[in-house]
Amino acid sequence: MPYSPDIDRKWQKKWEETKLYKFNPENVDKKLYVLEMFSYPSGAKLHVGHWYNYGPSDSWARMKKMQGYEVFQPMGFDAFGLPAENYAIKTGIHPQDSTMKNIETMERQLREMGAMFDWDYEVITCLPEYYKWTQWVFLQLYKAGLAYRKEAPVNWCPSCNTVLANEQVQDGRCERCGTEVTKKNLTQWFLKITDYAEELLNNIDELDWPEKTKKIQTNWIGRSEGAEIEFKVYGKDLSFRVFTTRADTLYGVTYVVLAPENELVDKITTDGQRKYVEEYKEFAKKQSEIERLSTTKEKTGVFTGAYAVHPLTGERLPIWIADYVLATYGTGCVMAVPAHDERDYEFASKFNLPIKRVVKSSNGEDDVLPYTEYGVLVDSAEFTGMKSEDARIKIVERLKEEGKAEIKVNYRLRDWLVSRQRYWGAPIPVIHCEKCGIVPVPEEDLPVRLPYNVEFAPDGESPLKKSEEFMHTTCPNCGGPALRDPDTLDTFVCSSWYYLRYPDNKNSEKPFDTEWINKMLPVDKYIGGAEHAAMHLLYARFITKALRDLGYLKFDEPFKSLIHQGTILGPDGNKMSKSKGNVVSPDDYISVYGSDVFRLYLMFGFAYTEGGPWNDDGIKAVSRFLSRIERLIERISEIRTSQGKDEIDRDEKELNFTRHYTIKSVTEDAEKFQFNTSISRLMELVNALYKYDNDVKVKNIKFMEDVVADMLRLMAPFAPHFTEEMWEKMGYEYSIFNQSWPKWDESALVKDVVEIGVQINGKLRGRVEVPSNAEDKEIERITLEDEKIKEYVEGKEIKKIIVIRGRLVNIVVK
Ligand code: ANZ
Ligand code: ZN
Repeated sequence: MPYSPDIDRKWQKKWEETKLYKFNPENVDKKLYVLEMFSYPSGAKLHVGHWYNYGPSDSWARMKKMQGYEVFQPMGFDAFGLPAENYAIKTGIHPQDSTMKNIETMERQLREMGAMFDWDYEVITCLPEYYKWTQWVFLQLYKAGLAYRKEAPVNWCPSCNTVLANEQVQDGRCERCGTEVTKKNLTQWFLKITDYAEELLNNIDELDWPEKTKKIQTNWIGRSEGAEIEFKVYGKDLSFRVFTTRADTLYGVTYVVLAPENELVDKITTDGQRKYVEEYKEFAKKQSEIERLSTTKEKTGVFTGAYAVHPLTGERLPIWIADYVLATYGTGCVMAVPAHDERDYEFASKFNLPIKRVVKSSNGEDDVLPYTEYGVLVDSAEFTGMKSEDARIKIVERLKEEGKAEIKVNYRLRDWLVSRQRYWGAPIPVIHCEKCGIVPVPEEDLPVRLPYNVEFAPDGESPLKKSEEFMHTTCPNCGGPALRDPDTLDTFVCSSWYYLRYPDNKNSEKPFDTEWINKMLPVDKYIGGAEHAAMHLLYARFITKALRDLGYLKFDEPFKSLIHQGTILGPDGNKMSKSKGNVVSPDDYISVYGSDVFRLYLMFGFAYTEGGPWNDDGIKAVSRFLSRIERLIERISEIRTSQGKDEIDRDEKELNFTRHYTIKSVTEDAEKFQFNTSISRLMELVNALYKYDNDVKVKNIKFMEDVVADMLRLMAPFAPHFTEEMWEKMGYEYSIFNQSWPKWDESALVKDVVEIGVQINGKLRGRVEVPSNAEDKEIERITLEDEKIKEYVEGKEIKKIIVIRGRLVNIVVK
């Protein structure tokens, strides 16, 4: 039977019946935790992106299984979240119904893919048996002081009617719907990821992760070394601190700026300016953070009427408010140095504030303002002539003596805002009591169940707020009437710990058993999209570290090694999208060619970490390749009766070389997720087998069969159903995945005879075979003894012989 979807089904059934991929906990010392980012059950169909993530990673895992690892490869669903709720608002279909239905379909499709997921370990985040533990994680953080509530200006999407985390705002717009994000003051729950900023940054070096991702995290955490310097408010018993990385420019300060939201603003604003200040505060509220920081946006601001005192010169400096200063970074106050800072320069130019140069480039060049580089100080009292690098320390030291400054490290990372005013998420497990305040739900009362019957039209309020039945409860502390928290947790909380639940997914006593989890983790290989660099991947690292500090885990990092798959584009080179009509639907191909052809094409047609445009010809080429193997198998089974020999001759040696070269290349390349080159090598091996079969008169069938068996073993991870079928056809024992991965023999890779070309006066005249380790003299001798060469040089004078080892002999005659 030629390879077809029927063969997929045949083997999928057999694999399931024989529990071929069952993880055996007894072999935990050989465990290899291979994890693909779980999917969001949004559409009802697996798209190319899913396939490209899961197919090749499964092949990698299969290779590891054959290499003797006890592979743990679970799968599950990141099932809470906005899209299901938005869909519900549009269609009236309850998020739970649509989600569970999607999961069912996707699960079936994932099985059809033939990946070796062990479904016994499945995790679905929207089920109470999972979110019970998400709530538990939240409570542990709360009890450790790592979860807190505060009123904060938050990113608000007026269309989704919800708060967004900083990470969910892209270029000032909602990541999900593209609407411009505004600010709103709300009391929200935060997780204190900033407590871990330093460790999160320091450990990045140790991770076997793509450099680009490490860089994104490094920048996102954004460590900045500088100083806080105190300024007094002129004529008032008030002072404030600024954060600066350029204390060397202190003598160039000509004004100071407070963020409009800074609480000092109201206290210092003069009556004459109050009206303008109030207007401006309203205006600033509407700006997104990105806009506020943009260097291209026209600078705006107003004078408060108040002055600050320069900490060294005693000069009076006007205090302004401007939206280019963020309330949430540093101290929310800036000392402005227009001569040396881009934004201050623009601002000062616009509002006619003085610009005072205090740094010059050290090579004395006539540099223009703003000059933002380090250099040598000018007009800076006793610091004049000092280098910026030294002055930025010395000036702080000097101020420190008077208690007016201190060295300070700031991080750009903000605490993680986790409450959402939406329905489809895990309820936040706290109770609000008028007498006792915030009371955590006792652990024995978890889960706080999400009620089914709720009106979830978005109006900015949490839908749960309208559910009397949900909201009213009693205080676990005083027994009085109390209210539940109406907000739900961001889905990123669910996915921040799911990898810990997989290995112990049925535990009803605990989220996981600590001793067991310490054996199963960290994840050895994590595969998923690069878009998660600053969010999921950072949150998961934080949660791991926090749970470690609470004594639940012993490891520091959840994902030792990480790979991002690239993106498969439409045939037109654009991102696949319904509106462009360039979407490739895996099902269409699988029903015709079978799932292995589809998988194999994804692995052969693209560099895994890069992806690229889809090409239908590629899939046909891959299909032909499998047919070619199939014919070879048929041929071998036909001629198998012939006798084989143990020793191998010249012809076999050549094939043997290709065989071991292929084993080595595939092993090394596939290890690095370089599947395309692995498959190229396998194609070459198949060619070599054909060549041997066609060219050699007396074949060593036993040897040939051995090579074919190795070829099938090497192919198995990439075309699991197909090779299982071929393996059976050869009459071998089930399953090919219980076979061990072929090992290469270094000695077979040393070709003991090499063929080299012979040139006479620069023209190629023949080829000779020489021992690969022959000396130049010996090569000359063999060459000159060759019958054909003899004819050419006979009767001529040999002027020179040049030997280029392994390649060429050049003879110069006259
Ligand atoms: C004076 C100065 C002079 C500055 C100069 C820069 C150049 P990073 O490296 O990102 O940490 N700054 C401080 N707090 C701010 C806030 N809340 N909003 C906007 N800007 C703020 O940047 C630190 C620099 O950004 C600080 O150093 C401060 O400007 C500004 F020639 O102070 B600098
Ligand atoms: Zn109470």
